[in-house]
Amino acid sequence: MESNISINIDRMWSTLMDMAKIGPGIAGGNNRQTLTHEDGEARQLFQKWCNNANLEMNVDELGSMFFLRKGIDNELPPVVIGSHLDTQPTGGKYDGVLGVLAGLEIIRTLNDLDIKTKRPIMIVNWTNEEGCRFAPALMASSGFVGTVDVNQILNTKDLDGKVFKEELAKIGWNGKEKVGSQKMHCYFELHIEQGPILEKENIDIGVVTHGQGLRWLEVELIGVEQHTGTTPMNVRKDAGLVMAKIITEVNNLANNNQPNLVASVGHIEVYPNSRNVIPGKTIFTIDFRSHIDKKLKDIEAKIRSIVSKISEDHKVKFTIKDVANYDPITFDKNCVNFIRNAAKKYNYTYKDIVSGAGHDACAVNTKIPAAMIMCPCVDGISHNEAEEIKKEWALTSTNVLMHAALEAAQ
Ligand code: HGY
Ligand code: MN
Ligand code: MN
Repeated sequence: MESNISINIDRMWSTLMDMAKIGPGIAGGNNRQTLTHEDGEARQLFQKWCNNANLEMNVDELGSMFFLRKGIDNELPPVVIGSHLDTQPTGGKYDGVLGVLAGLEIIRTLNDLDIKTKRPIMIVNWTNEEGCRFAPALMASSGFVGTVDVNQILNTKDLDGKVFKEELAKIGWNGKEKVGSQKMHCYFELHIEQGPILEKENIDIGVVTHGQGLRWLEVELIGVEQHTGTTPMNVRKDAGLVMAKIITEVNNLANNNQPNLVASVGHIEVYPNSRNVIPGKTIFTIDFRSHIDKKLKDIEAKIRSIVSKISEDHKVKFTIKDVANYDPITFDKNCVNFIRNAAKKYNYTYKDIVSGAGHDACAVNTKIPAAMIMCPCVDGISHNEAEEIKKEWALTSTNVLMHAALEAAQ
């Protein structure tokens, strides 16, 4: 590629803003959780745009959407660009969406310039990256590479007891293609950093070399429901108190084992959740992450002993379920170099970075050579409706994504 071609950022930006209208949140962001009616609407809009760009669609049994742009030699597996359109309940306009619509803008640009590539190019919308409605995160991309069982996924229930496969059929995206059958030569994903580093250091491009490992341990505590007014303190089996103590101890553990470790509890259920009943049951998920495998394993053992010690001290029964278990990953060196070369070609500033968040690329990389590009986001805010990026950042990162994909496709 002799000239530095550029995407059409105004077209891309208005496409991003059109998608942001679907599943609006209450504070300017999005609540477009997976397999909801709003997710279905977003999928239809994306399909329309891809049809207009002359792409061929395939949908697999988990609803992941694959759009193919033919190359000169269509026997060759495609270069793939993907991410996700589903959001957190208090999600932003760019988490996942930027990567999917950057892929669409690249296709539109190649069509405008009538650029032919040796390999076909494919863009992907993975079902349920977030894992907030149906756990685990990176769900369909993990099903695709076989690290999470497809049948287990199809039968997963959300907090209201709704079943994945029924919700998928309800929005009409239960595809026929066998999960994992899609051929891929390599995979690139553009994603906002969701952290403060790139913006603070005024760097255009994050060249992602590694991804943190993440664990979700779901803890269920069984105490005894009793009257909050009449039950003496020394006989209470208070599942709410034990949960609170565990959350505090997990936080202390993370703070005492810095650097390279984070932990929080974001999902909490209290039963019967009545003001004057001592909680008889609590369910909560401990999310902890590190890019150092040994550290993850050590911390998991320590968390398990915190749960058992505090539960036993208060005569409360406990169970621990492994809900998500992703090891730290190292992205493919060749793909990472395509990204570095592209950033150099455009004279953008860039730096190597480790991804703090999990991404579909982390799942895909276990089977197919993959790499990621990150762009800054304002104040590093994400999983918050205030998530924001500058238009310039979408331009630079999508140009790098385009050049990396083109280099891999020639
Ligand atoms: O949890 C994650 O890291 C991703 O945002 N789903
Ligand atoms: Mn994401
Ligand atoms: Mn996310």
